[in-house]
Amino acid sequence: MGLLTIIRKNKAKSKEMRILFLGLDNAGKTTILKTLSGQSIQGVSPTLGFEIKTLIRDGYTLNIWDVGGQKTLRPYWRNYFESTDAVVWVVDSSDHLRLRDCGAELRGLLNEDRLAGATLLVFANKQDLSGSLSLEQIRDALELNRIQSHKWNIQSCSAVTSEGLEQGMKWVVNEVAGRLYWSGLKSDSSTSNQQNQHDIQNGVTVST
Ligand SMILES: Nc1nc2c(ncn2[C@@H]2O[C@H](COP(=O)(O)OP(=O)(O)OP(=O)(O)O)[C@@H](O)[C@H]2O)c(=O)[nH]1
Ligand SMILES: [Mg+2]
Repeated sequence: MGLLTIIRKNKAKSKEMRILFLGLDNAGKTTILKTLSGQSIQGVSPTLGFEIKTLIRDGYTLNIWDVGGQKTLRPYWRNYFESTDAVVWVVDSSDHLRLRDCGAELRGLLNEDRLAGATLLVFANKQDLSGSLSLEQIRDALELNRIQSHKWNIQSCSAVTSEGLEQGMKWVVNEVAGRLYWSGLKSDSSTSNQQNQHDIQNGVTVST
């Protein structure tokens, strides 16, 4: 039995996934996780370090690491990369000024060896704010169409209204489950990404 098979079998028993929430400070990572957990989003403050949240979705236990995004904290992100199954990159869609920084930080992450193979979901958050950039504008600014190294998807969302959050997480769980456990949920995004085409469906861009 190969090593990969043994790892997959052990993971299949626990049905756990390790998911890293990253993005610039103020993007809304903690607020998204609070909304997904059904907690109040009043008085959320910047994350100085990290917090771990556990969510159960579709029979899988999601161990989620919510890491602070302030500039001084970003060098420590690498401490959390090991064994990551998926990265959720959260973008403040109303933060026009820092979109370049946001793209540069994301590109840096995608070059990390220890994140090779991790699934990538981009949450285009704060869509409830007028003047927010659209999903397509974020996708183009972050040059997502050029990503060949990771299976990726972008989902527009709002942590305040909860719109788009569950859809995004469902895609992550399906992708990781399909890769680690051979048995993703039924989804039309479960096809191969070898052709690297992108379809826009219902506000979601899926690399197929
Ligand atoms: N209008 C609106 N505000 C949001 C949304 N998501 C987060 N916010 C607000 O944005 C601010 C920052 O949210 P956080 O969740 O602390 O951001 P973060 O990414 O965890 O920031 P760090 O912990 O510093 O990395 C807070 O004032 C939130 O209330 C959203 O979807 N819409
Ligand atoms: Mg936070």
